[in-house]
Amino acid sequence: MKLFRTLLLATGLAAAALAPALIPTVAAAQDIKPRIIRFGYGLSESSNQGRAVKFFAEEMSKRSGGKLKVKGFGDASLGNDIQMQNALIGGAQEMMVGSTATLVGIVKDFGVYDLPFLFNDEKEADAVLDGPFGQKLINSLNEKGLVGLVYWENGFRNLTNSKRPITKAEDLGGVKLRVMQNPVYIDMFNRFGANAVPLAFSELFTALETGTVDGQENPVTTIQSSKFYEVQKYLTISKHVYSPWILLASKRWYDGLSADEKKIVQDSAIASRDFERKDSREASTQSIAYLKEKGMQINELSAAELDRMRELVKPAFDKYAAEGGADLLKDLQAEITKVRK
Ligand code: TK8
Repeated sequence: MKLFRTLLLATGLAAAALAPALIPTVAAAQDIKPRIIRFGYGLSESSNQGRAVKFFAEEMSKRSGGKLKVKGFGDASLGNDIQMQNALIGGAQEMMVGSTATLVGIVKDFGVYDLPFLFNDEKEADAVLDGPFGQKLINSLNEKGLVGLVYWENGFRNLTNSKRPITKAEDLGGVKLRVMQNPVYIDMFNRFGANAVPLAFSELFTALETGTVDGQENPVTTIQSSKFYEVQKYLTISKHVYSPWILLASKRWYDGLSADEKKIVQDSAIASRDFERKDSREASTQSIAYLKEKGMQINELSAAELDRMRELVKPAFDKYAAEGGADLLKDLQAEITKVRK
Protein backbone atom coordinates (compact mmCIF):
# COMPACT_ATOMS: atom_id res chain seq x y z
CA MET A 1 0.00 0.00 0.00
CA LYS A 2 2.76 2.35 1.10
CA LEU A 3 4.89 1.33 -1.84
CA PHE A 4 1.96 1.94 -4.16
CA ARG A 5 1.46 5.42 -2.78
CA THR A 6 5.14 6.23 -3.11
CA LEU A 7 5.09 5.00 -6.67
CA LEU A 8 2.01 7.03 -7.41
CA LEU A 9 3.62 10.11 -5.93
CA ALA A 10 6.80 9.49 -7.90
CA THR A 11 4.83 9.07 -11.11
CA GLY A 12 2.92 12.20 -10.31
CA LEU A 13 6.10 14.14 -9.70
CA ALA A 14 7.67 12.84 -12.87
CA ALA A 15 4.58 13.77 -14.81
CA ALA A 16 4.61 17.19 -13.19
CA ALA A 17 8.16 17.72 -14.29
CA LEU A 18 7.45 16.57 -17.82
CA ALA A 19 4.03 18.03 -18.40
CA PRO A 20 2.55 20.37 -15.81
CA ALA A 21 -0.69 20.36 -17.76
CA LEU A 22 -1.31 16.80 -16.60
CA ILE A 23 -1.55 17.76 -12.96
CA PRO A 24 -5.08 19.16 -13.04
CA THR A 25 -6.26 15.87 -14.55
CA VAL A 26 -4.70 13.92 -11.73
CA ALA A 27 -6.21 16.25 -9.16
CA ALA A 28 -9.59 16.26 -10.87
CA ALA A 29 -9.71 12.48 -10.73
CA GLN A 30 -10.01 12.87 -6.98
CA ASP A 31 -12.52 15.69 -7.02
CA ILE A 32 -15.28 13.84 -5.23
CA LYS A 33 -16.78 15.16 -2.01
CA PRO A 34 -18.60 12.98 0.46
CA ARG A 35 -22.29 13.54 -0.29
CA ILE A 36 -25.60 12.09 0.75
CA ILE A 37 -28.10 11.94 -2.07
CA ARG A 38 -31.77 11.59 -1.23
CA PHE A 39 -33.37 9.52 -3.97
CA GLY A 40 -37.16 9.20 -3.89
CA TYR A 41 -39.45 6.81 -5.74
CA GLY A 42 -43.07 5.76 -5.68
CA LEU A 43 -43.06 1.97 -5.64
CA SER A 44 -41.98 -0.42 -2.91
CA GLU A 45 -38.41 -1.38 -2.14
CA SER A 46 -39.02 -4.90 -3.46
CA SER A 47 -40.40 -3.68 -6.81
CA ASN A 48 -38.45 -3.49 -10.06
CA GLN A 49 -38.13 0.24 -9.33
CA GLY A 50 -36.72 -0.41 -5.87
CA ARG A 51 -34.25 -2.98 -7.16
CA ALA A 52 -32.95 -0.54 -9.76
CA VAL A 53 -32.59 2.26 -7.21
CA LYS A 54 -30.51 -0.11 -5.11
CA PHE A 55 -28.41 -0.97 -8.13
CA PHE A 56 -27.89 2.73 -8.89
CA ALA A 57 -26.82 3.36 -5.30
CA GLU A 58 -24.27 0.55 -5.49
CA GLU A 59 -22.87 1.86 -8.77
CA MET A 60 -22.52 5.36 -7.33
CA SER A 61 -20.74 4.01 -4.29
CA LYS A 62 -18.41 1.79 -6.32
CA ARG A 63 -17.48 4.51 -8.76
CA SER A 64 -16.87 7.14 -6.07
CA GLY A 65 -14.94 5.06 -3.59
CA GLY A 66 -17.91 5.17 -1.25
CA LYS A 67 -18.16 8.96 -1.20
CA LEU A 68 -21.41 9.41 -3.12
CA LYS A 69 -23.98 7.79 -0.86
CA VAL A 70 -27.44 7.36 -2.36
CA LYS A 71 -30.20 6.92 0.18
CA GLY A 72 -33.33 5.47 -1.42
CA PHE A 73 -36.79 6.45 -0.16
CA GLY A 74 -39.50 4.19 -1.56
CA ASP A 75 -43.30 4.13 -1.29
CA ALA A 76 -43.50 7.86 -2.06
CA SER A 77 -42.20 8.55 1.44
CA LEU A 78 -40.66 11.79 0.17
CA GLY A 79 -43.87 12.62 -1.73
CA ASN A 80 -45.64 11.55 -4.89
CA ASP A 81 -44.10 12.07 -8.34
CA ILE A 82 -45.28 15.67 -8.70
CA GLN A 83 -44.27 16.67 -5.17
CA MET A 84 -40.83 15.17 -5.69
CA GLN A 85 -40.36 16.97 -9.01
CA ASN A 86 -41.00 20.23 -7.20
CA ALA A 87 -38.65 19.30 -4.38
CA LEU A 88 -35.94 18.68 -6.97
CA ILE A 89 -36.58 22.02 -8.64
CA GLY A 90 -36.39 23.77 -5.28
CA GLY A 91 -33.26 21.88 -4.30
CA ALA A 92 -34.80 20.19 -1.24
CA GLN A 93 -34.19 16.73 -2.71
CA GLU A 94 -31.43 15.53 -5.00
CA MET A 95 -32.82 12.71 -7.13
CA MET A 96 -35.93 10.72 -8.03
CA VAL A 97 -37.40 8.34 -10.54
CA GLY A 98 -41.00 8.59 -11.72
CA SER A 99 -43.26 8.38 -14.73
CA THR A 100 -42.67 10.76 -17.60
CA ALA A 101 -46.46 11.14 -17.67
CA THR A 102 -46.48 13.09 -14.43
CA LEU A 103 -44.00 15.63 -15.85
CA VAL A 104 -46.59 17.27 -18.08
CA GLY A 105 -47.20 20.07 -15.58
CA ILE A 106 -43.57 21.12 -16.06
CA VAL A 107 -42.89 20.23 -19.70
CA LYS A 108 -46.10 19.60 -21.58
CA ASP A 109 -44.27 17.76 -24.37
CA PHE A 110 -43.80 14.70 -22.17
CA GLY A 111 -47.46 13.91 -22.79
CA VAL A 112 -46.59 12.73 -26.27
CA TYR A 113 -45.35 9.36 -24.95
CA ASP A 114 -48.78 8.74 -23.46
CA LEU A 115 -50.71 8.66 -26.70
CA PRO A 116 -52.17 5.17 -27.02
CA PHE A 117 -50.63 2.34 -29.03
CA LEU A 118 -47.55 4.28 -30.20
CA PHE A 119 -44.90 1.65 -29.68
CA ASN A 120 -45.32 -1.97 -30.73
CA ASP A 121 -42.61 -3.37 -28.51
CA GLU A 122 -39.84 -2.51 -26.06
CA LYS A 123 -37.21 -2.46 -28.77
CA GLU A 124 -38.94 0.41 -30.53
CA ALA A 125 -39.34 2.27 -27.27
CA ASP A 126 -35.65 1.86 -26.36
CA ALA A 127 -34.50 3.11 -29.75
CA VAL A 128 -36.69 6.23 -29.67
CA LEU A 129 -36.14 7.06 -26.01
CA ASP A 130 -32.37 6.59 -26.16
CA GLY A 131 -32.10 8.34 -29.53
CA PRO A 132 -32.23 12.03 -30.48
CA PHE A 133 -35.98 12.35 -29.86
CA GLY A 134 -35.80 11.13 -26.28
CA GLN A 135 -32.71 13.23 -25.62
CA LYS A 136 -34.33 16.39 -26.93
CA LEU A 137 -37.19 16.00 -24.50
CA ILE A 138 -34.75 15.33 -21.69
CA ASN A 139 -32.84 18.51 -22.56
CA SER A 140 -35.99 20.58 -22.35
CA LEU A 141 -36.06 19.92 -18.59
CA ASN A 142 -32.91 21.96 -17.97
CA GLU A 143 -34.55 25.34 -18.14
CA LYS A 144 -37.15 24.11 -15.65
CA GLY A 145 -34.59 23.28 -13.00
CA LEU A 146 -34.37 19.55 -13.64
CA VAL A 147 -31.68 17.34 -15.13
CA GLY A 148 -33.00 14.28 -16.93
CA LEU A 149 -30.46 11.45 -16.93
CA VAL A 150 -31.92 8.35 -18.55
CA TYR A 151 -35.19 6.57 -19.19
CA TRP A 152 -36.00 3.42 -17.32
CA GLU A 153 -38.83 1.10 -18.25
CA ASN A 154 -42.08 1.32 -16.37
CA GLY A 155 -43.58 -0.81 -19.11
CA PHE A 156 -46.64 -1.52 -21.19
CA ARG A 157 -49.73 -0.68 -19.20
CA ASN A 158 -52.64 -3.06 -18.64
CA LEU A 159 -56.06 -2.67 -17.11
CA THR A 160 -57.35 -4.00 -13.83
CA ASN A 161 -60.75 -3.50 -12.26
CA SER A 162 -63.16 -4.98 -9.77
CA LYS A 163 -66.34 -4.83 -11.90
CA ARG A 164 -66.02 -7.16 -14.85
CA PRO A 165 -63.62 -8.63 -17.41
CA ILE A 166 -62.84 -6.11 -20.12
CA THR A 167 -63.14 -7.83 -23.48
CA LYS A 168 -64.12 -4.75 -25.48
CA ALA A 169 -64.06 -1.00 -25.01
CA GLU A 170 -67.75 -0.96 -24.03
CA ASP A 171 -66.98 -3.06 -20.98
CA LEU A 172 -65.24 -0.01 -19.56
CA GLY A 173 -68.55 1.82 -19.54
CA GLY A 174 -69.12 3.44 -16.17
CA VAL A 175 -65.93 2.02 -14.67
CA LYS A 176 -64.30 4.61 -12.42
CA LEU A 177 -60.75 4.24 -13.58
CA ARG A 178 -57.82 5.87 -11.87
CA VAL A 179 -55.38 7.42 -14.33
CA MET A 180 -52.14 9.36 -13.89
CA GLN A 181 -52.39 13.13 -13.53
CA ASN A 182 -52.09 13.76 -17.22
CA PRO A 183 -54.66 15.06 -19.75
CA VAL A 184 -53.77 12.52 -22.45
CA TYR A 185 -54.80 9.67 -20.15
CA ILE A 186 -57.98 11.37 -19.07
CA ASP A 187 -58.94 11.97 -22.68
CA MET A 188 -58.04 8.43 -23.78
CA PHE A 189 -60.06 6.63 -21.13
CA ASN A 190 -63.04 8.88 -21.43
CA ARG A 191 -63.06 8.01 -25.13
CA PHE A 192 -63.04 4.33 -24.19
CA GLY A 193 -66.16 5.04 -22.15
CA ALA A 194 -64.60 4.86 -18.70
CA ASN A 195 -64.88 7.48 -16.02
CA ALA A 196 -61.27 8.66 -15.78
CA VAL A 197 -60.21 9.83 -12.32
CA PRO A 198 -56.74 11.44 -12.08
CA LEU A 199 -55.03 10.51 -8.84
CA ALA A 200 -51.48 10.26 -7.45
CA PHE A 201 -50.13 6.74 -7.40
CA SER A 202 -49.47 6.97 -3.67
CA GLU A 203 -53.22 7.18 -3.06
CA LEU A 204 -54.18 4.43 -5.45
CA PHE A 205 -54.21 1.32 -3.28
CA THR A 206 -56.52 2.91 -0.71
CA ALA A 207 -58.74 4.30 -3.46
CA LEU A 208 -59.14 0.80 -4.90
CA GLU A 209 -59.65 -0.76 -1.50
CA THR A 210 -62.35 1.69 -0.45
CA GLY A 211 -64.04 1.63 -3.86
CA THR A 212 -63.38 5.32 -4.56
CA VAL A 213 -62.27 3.97 -7.93
CA ASP A 214 -63.06 0.60 -9.54
CA GLY A 215 -59.94 0.14 -11.56
CA GLN A 216 -56.54 1.35 -12.65
CA GLU A 217 -53.94 0.63 -15.29
CA ASN A 218 -50.25 -0.17 -14.83
CA PRO A 219 -47.65 -2.67 -15.98
CA VAL A 220 -48.01 -6.19 -14.56
CA THR A 221 -44.83 -5.75 -12.52
CA THR A 222 -46.46 -2.88 -10.62
CA ILE A 223 -49.77 -4.72 -10.25
CA GLN A 224 -47.72 -7.40 -8.53
CA SER A 225 -45.37 -5.24 -6.42
CA SER A 226 -48.13 -2.90 -5.25
CA LYS A 227 -50.38 -5.88 -4.42
CA PHE A 228 -53.27 -4.59 -6.50
CA TYR A 229 -54.34 -8.24 -6.88
CA GLU A 230 -55.60 -8.01 -3.30
CA VAL A 231 -58.22 -5.46 -4.31
CA GLN A 232 -58.73 -6.13 -8.04
CA LYS A 233 -60.33 -9.18 -9.61
CA TYR A 234 -59.90 -8.68 -13.34
CA LEU A 235 -56.74 -8.11 -15.33
CA THR A 236 -56.90 -7.31 -19.03
CA ILE A 237 -53.72 -7.41 -21.08
CA SER A 238 -54.24 -4.35 -23.25
CA LYS A 239 -50.75 -2.82 -23.54
CA HIS A 240 -52.43 0.46 -24.42
CA VAL A 241 -49.43 2.65 -23.59
CA TYR A 242 -45.71 2.08 -23.20
CA SER A 243 -44.84 4.06 -20.10
CA PRO A 244 -41.29 5.25 -19.46
CA TRP A 245 -39.82 6.16 -16.12
CA ILE A 246 -37.27 8.95 -16.05
CA LEU A 247 -34.32 9.36 -13.73
CA LEU A 248 -34.16 12.98 -12.59
CA ALA A 249 -31.74 15.13 -10.63
CA SER A 250 -32.20 18.55 -9.12
CA LYS A 251 -30.42 21.02 -11.39
CA ARG A 252 -29.53 23.20 -8.42
CA TRP A 253 -27.77 20.28 -6.84
CA TYR A 254 -26.30 18.87 -10.03
CA ASP A 255 -24.78 22.20 -11.08
CA GLY A 256 -22.78 22.19 -7.86
CA LEU A 257 -21.10 18.86 -8.62
CA SER A 258 -17.57 18.61 -9.95
CA ALA A 259 -17.05 17.29 -13.46
CA ASP A 260 -15.92 13.98 -11.99
CA GLU A 261 -18.98 13.68 -9.82
CA LYS A 262 -21.23 14.47 -12.78
CA LYS A 263 -19.54 11.78 -14.79
CA ILE A 264 -20.09 9.26 -12.02
CA VAL A 265 -23.77 10.19 -11.84
CA GLN A 266 -24.14 9.85 -15.60
CA ASP A 267 -22.27 6.56 -15.86
CA SER A 268 -24.18 5.10 -12.93
CA ALA A 269 -27.44 6.25 -14.54
CA ILE A 270 -26.62 4.48 -17.80
CA ALA A 271 -25.61 1.32 -15.97
CA SER A 272 -28.84 1.45 -13.95
CA ARG A 273 -30.91 1.86 -17.11
CA ASP A 274 -29.44 -1.27 -18.65
CA PHE A 275 -29.90 -3.21 -15.43
CA GLU A 276 -33.44 -1.95 -14.90
CA ARG A 277 -34.73 -2.77 -18.36
CA LYS A 278 -33.34 -6.28 -18.29
CA ASP A 279 -34.61 -6.90 -14.77
CA SER A 280 -38.08 -5.45 -15.45
CA ARG A 281 -38.50 -7.50 -18.61
CA GLU A 282 -37.52 -10.69 -16.87
CA ALA A 283 -39.81 -9.90 -13.96
CA SER A 284 -42.78 -9.11 -16.14
CA THR A 285 -42.72 -12.52 -17.79
CA GLN A 286 -43.28 -14.03 -14.35
CA SER A 287 -45.81 -11.53 -13.09
CA ILE A 288 -48.76 -12.87 -15.07
CA ALA A 289 -48.38 -16.37 -13.63
CA TYR A 290 -48.02 -14.84 -10.17
CA LEU A 291 -51.17 -12.74 -10.54
CA LYS A 292 -53.12 -15.75 -11.76
CA GLU A 293 -51.99 -17.70 -8.76
CA LYS A 294 -53.19 -14.84 -6.56
CA GLY A 295 -56.66 -15.30 -8.02
CA MET A 296 -56.88 -12.67 -10.70
CA GLN A 297 -58.98 -13.49 -13.71
CA ILE A 298 -56.88 -12.64 -16.74
CA ASN A 299 -57.82 -12.07 -20.35
CA GLU A 300 -56.13 -10.70 -23.43
CA LEU A 301 -57.78 -8.32 -25.84
CA SER A 302 -58.18 -9.77 -29.31
CA ALA A 303 -56.29 -8.23 -32.21
CA ALA A 304 -59.58 -7.19 -33.78
CA GLU A 305 -60.70 -5.43 -30.60
CA LEU A 306 -57.36 -3.68 -30.25
CA ASP A 307 -57.77 -2.39 -33.80
CA ARG A 308 -61.22 -1.12 -32.92
CA MET A 309 -59.89 0.60 -29.81
CA ARG A 310 -57.13 2.18 -31.85
CA GLU A 311 -59.79 3.64 -34.12
CA LEU A 312 -61.82 4.83 -31.15
CA VAL A 313 -58.95 6.87 -29.75
CA LYS A 314 -57.73 8.29 -33.05
CA PRO A 315 -59.36 11.64 -32.26
CA ALA A 316 -57.08 11.84 -29.21
CA PHE A 317 -54.17 12.23 -31.62
CA ASP A 318 -55.93 15.03 -33.48
CA LYS A 319 -56.73 16.73 -30.22
CA TYR A 320 -53.12 16.45 -29.08
CA ALA A 321 -51.89 17.85 -32.38
CA ALA A 322 -54.43 20.68 -32.36
CA GLU A 323 -53.36 21.72 -28.88
CA GLY A 324 -49.81 22.54 -29.95
CA GLY A 325 -48.32 19.06 -30.19
CA ALA A 326 -48.51 18.65 -33.99
CA ASP A 327 -44.79 19.00 -34.77
CA LEU A 328 -43.69 16.95 -31.82
CA LEU A 329 -46.09 14.15 -32.69
CA LYS A 330 -44.93 14.19 -36.29
CA ASP A 331 -41.30 13.95 -35.16
CA LEU A 332 -42.08 11.06 -32.86
CA GLN A 333 -44.01 9.17 -35.50
CA ALA A 334 -41.17 9.71 -37.98
CA GLU A 335 -38.68 8.29 -35.44
CA ILE A 336 -40.86 5.26 -34.85
CA THR A 337 -41.21 4.66 -38.60
CA LYS A 338 -37.43 4.85 -38.93
CA VAL A 339 -36.95 2.28 -36.20
CA ARG A 340 -39.52 -0.06 -37.77
CA LYS A 341 -37.65 -0.21 -41.04
C1 TK8 B 1 -44.80 5.62 -9.33
C2 TK8 B 1 -45.65 5.98 -10.56
C3 TK8 B 1 -46.14 4.73 -11.26
C4 TK8 B 1 -47.02 5.06 -12.46
C5 TK8 B 1 -48.42 5.45 -12.01
O1 TK8 B 1 -44.53 6.76 -8.59
O2 TK8 B 1 -48.59 6.50 -11.39
O3 TK8 B 1 -49.38 4.73 -12.30
O4 TK8 B 1 -47.10 3.98 -13.34
O5 TK8 B 1 -45.01 4.01 -11.71
O6 TK8 B 1 -44.88 6.77 -11.43
